[in-house]
Amino acid sequence: MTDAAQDGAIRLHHVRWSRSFRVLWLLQEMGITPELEIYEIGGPKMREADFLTRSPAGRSPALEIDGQVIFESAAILQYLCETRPEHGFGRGTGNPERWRFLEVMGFAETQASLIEQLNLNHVFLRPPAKPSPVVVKLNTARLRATVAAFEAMLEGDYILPSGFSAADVMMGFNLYAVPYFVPMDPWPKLQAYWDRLQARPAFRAAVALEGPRDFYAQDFYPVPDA
Ligand SMILES: N[C@@H](CCC(=O)N[C@@H](CS)C(=O)NCC(=O)O)C(=O)O
Repeated sequence: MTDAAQDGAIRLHHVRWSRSFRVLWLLQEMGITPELEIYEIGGPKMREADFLTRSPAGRSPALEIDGQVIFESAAILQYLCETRPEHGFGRGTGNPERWRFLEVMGFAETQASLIEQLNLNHVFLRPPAKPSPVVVKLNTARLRATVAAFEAMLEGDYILPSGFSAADVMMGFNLYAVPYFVPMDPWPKLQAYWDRLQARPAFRAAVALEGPRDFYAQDFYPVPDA
């Protein structure tokens, strides 16, 4: 594989329907289609030295761009906003919405780490390993609390009053996974928001690149019996 610094390509090291989707989506919002280097969670390619030089903890996403490689989805999104300000997807220093922008960029990973734990318990464990009912119950309750907080943040069409931003990409993507663990009925504003995000042309273009949403094998994952 060639290196970003040498060939100038924008190349996304990508696991389908993972947090890397955020990067693919924001790039599509900017009219950029990256080369995709696809990985499978648990697959040997994620442990190869070649990948670990780009993402030292062996995680996706990592983005080769502008002659360097960046990992962590929030850092990548902020980098893209700062280096391509003409799109207006960031809220820089001095912007009155900056505090909320930064808050949501961080909060999205608080929520995503709970989703990750539930994915691990419900989707990735293979017999004889079994989900822990106590851990699943606790993390489901904690996820529900973040969803309630998210709904309370929503006042208009998007998270920030001035309109769509990378904060919507960061946080909005989580809404792909949340309904598999927490019923969405109590949160009509969030459901409408998720519909609005999915209707965006760039979201649809990213979905077309991504392929079928087949990560989850069932519609809902209840807390297992103790
Ligand atoms: N905070 C990181 C999390 C990255 C992460 O954990 N990605 C997952 C996919 S969503 C991964 O690569 N997992 C590989 C593994 O657990 O081996 C980010 O937002 O980029």
